[in-house]
Amino acid sequence: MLFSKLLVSAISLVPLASAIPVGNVQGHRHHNQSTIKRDGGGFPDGVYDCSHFPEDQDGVVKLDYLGFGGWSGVQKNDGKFGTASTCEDNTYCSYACKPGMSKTQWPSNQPSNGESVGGLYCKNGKLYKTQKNSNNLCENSHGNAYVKNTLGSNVAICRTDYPGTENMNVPTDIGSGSQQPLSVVDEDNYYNWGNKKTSAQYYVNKSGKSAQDACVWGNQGDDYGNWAPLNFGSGYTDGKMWLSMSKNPLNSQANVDYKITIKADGGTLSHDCKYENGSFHGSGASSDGCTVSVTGGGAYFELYN
Ligand SMILES: *[C@@H]1O[C@H](CO)[C@@H](O)[C@H](O)[C@H]1NC(C)=O
Ligand SMILES: *[C@@H]1O[C@H](CO)[C@@H](O)[C@H](O)[C@H]1NC(C)=O
Ligand SMILES: CC(=O)N[C@H]1CO[C@H](CO)[C@@H](O)[C@@H]1O
Repeated sequence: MLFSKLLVSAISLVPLASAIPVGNVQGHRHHNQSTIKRDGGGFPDGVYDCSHFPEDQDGVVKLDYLGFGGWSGVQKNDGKFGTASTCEDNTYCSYACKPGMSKTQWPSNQPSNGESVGGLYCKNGKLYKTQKNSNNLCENSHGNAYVKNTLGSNVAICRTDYPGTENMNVPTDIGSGSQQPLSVVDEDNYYNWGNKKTSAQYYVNKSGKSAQDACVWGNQGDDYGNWAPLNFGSGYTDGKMWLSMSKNPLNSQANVDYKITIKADGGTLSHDCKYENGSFHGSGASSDGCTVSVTGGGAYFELYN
């Protein structure tokens, strides 16, 4: 499992409402896909063709280069949840949200083997929400956290599509001299794995590569994608925002070519947390990483030389 070990805590919780869609189509009229209008009412069930990526929905980002018609991943609903090549009947079609936002859709009935499934459900050629109590496909961050890049080149960070294929292909590209938001998920109301809360998790590449090149599966010996040197985590629970950075257990010998410090932006940090010379520093830091809690405001990861 790729969720952040540092941010998962064992607390039982209220099961999320609504299971696999039951095909409650409101009207069977055929819509011309290019004339579907967003009305602020969220995603309409049974209207979009499965072949039509809903890029006009708030926050949704189309990832053409992955080869799934814009989807971040497609999983077959066949009990094994293997990857399908296109969004078609009886598949779950997952999608990326823009930086700072999180996907709201995954079936409440999850596989018992510990894998996860996420996205919209395709049935009789049409797309349906899998969480009926979330109208919109993407939701805002539950706290102000961001990454500020003071380096001379961009840094790509890649969020795990979770629950879903767990592919680290949801991109955030942080240009030189700029900043981009992280999504702080409200862990008390977000996806749970084995009755445990989960956070957002990001793979952090070295500088100077595009998100398109970095946010894909790599192979042993690579230093990007699932082999990127570091992970960031972000979440909100117990009244606090939590930010972490850690070595990627899959590639713990790798380092990034810059330094990182978690800094306050209006918030109060529980303690220092810094990455420099290939190791973590600050009270509470271990050889694996460090986690801080933030109260009363925001905080950010600063990348610098
Ligand atoms: C769908 O609507 C667009 C815009 O009004 C129009 O150009 C197109 O011809 C329509 N397609 C069909 C199949 O009706
Ligand atoms: C990192 O290495 C440099 C050069 O050896 C040294 O000056 C610096 O103090 C080190 N940083 C930390 C946090 O140990
Ligand atoms: C894909 C990716 O970004 N990986 C790259 C990370 O950055 C280094 C350069 O610093 C590239 O060599 C990797 O390919």
